[in-house]
Amino acid sequence: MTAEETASALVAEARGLATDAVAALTAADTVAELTAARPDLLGKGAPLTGLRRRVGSLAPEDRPAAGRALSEALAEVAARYEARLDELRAAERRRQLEAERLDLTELPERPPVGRLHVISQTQRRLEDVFCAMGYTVAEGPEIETEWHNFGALNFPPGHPARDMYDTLYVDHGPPGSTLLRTHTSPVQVRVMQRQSPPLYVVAPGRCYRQDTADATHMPVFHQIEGLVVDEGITLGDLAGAIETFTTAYFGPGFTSRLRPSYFPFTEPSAEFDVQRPDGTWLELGGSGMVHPSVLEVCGLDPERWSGFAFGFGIDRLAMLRYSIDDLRDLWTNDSRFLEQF
Ligand code: YSA
Repeated sequence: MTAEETASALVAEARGLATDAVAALTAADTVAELTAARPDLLGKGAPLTGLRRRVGSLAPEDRPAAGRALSEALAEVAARYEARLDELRAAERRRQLEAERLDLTELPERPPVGRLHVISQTQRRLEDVFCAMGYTVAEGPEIETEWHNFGALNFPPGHPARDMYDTLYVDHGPPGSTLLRTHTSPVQVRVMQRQSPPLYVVAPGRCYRQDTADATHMPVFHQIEGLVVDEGITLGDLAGAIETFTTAYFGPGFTSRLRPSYFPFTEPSAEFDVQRPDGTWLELGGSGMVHPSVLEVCGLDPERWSGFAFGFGIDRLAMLRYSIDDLRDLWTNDSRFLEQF
């Protein structure tokens, strides 16, 4: 403190330092910059705060006014500091909100929604058609006994008809006793064993054969089986049921026919074909009157009960309905292909 120090000089210096401090805090662009500058502007070591020490050196009568002026200068800097802090915080919050803003005016495209595979769609439609005709849906195991798949259906061991079915055997029990069912016909046996007639059932499901995959064959495919057992059922009822199904499933322009064939578990047996509106025929599946020895082995009296059965490939039906050229396309799981259906 020099002898010439006067209150007015101290107050002028305080104002100058306050002006510098306000300029410095105004120049801070971020909250971090401002808070880092605080010790130099308002801290104990700040030049403006340091002036306090010099008030005591003034003439006693000048001290109160000088002290007041200094306090006002400090209060002014502190107020401007808080105001700038609020301003910078608000600006930073605005920037953050802007960065995180969800623009609801530009919704992203609807996320893709899954759908049933075309085979499941076909199977459900078949079930609907048969349920509307008064049938119920039955199920059986995919891992079957040789007896249900062949024996009970009149295919004795070594019977040449077994060769039609390239069977996949399962390593369980005595060799050759367990297999992956080659058709849905064993469900006929299970239904007749566990339920009493009248029976009107369909049994859709997966089947397995050692077939090489090509445009019309897969080692895993689907069939639907139909079985009716009641009193007085005739071949005419079979033909009527096939025709009713054909019109219900394919539409009014379609019709059906039966052609003599052979299956060990039906007598007589018939292939059935569907005629398209353009006059062409398509072979759909096998059918026939349930063989009396099959009824008998399932515990039903063939003198009292008679019935018919039929079975066809669901995958081939889907090919026909949706104009699919190659069955293998159904298994590639290429969504661009599958979402057409
Ligand atoms: C016959 C008479 C009845 O009273 C009842 C059912 C039957 C059908 C018999 N159980 C059966 O499996 N006959 S079949 O060997 O000719 O197969 C029927 C249908 O299954 C075929 O017409 C075909 O559409 C389908 N199929 C067979 N092997 C297939 C296949 N589909 C795709 N891939 C394969 N590997």
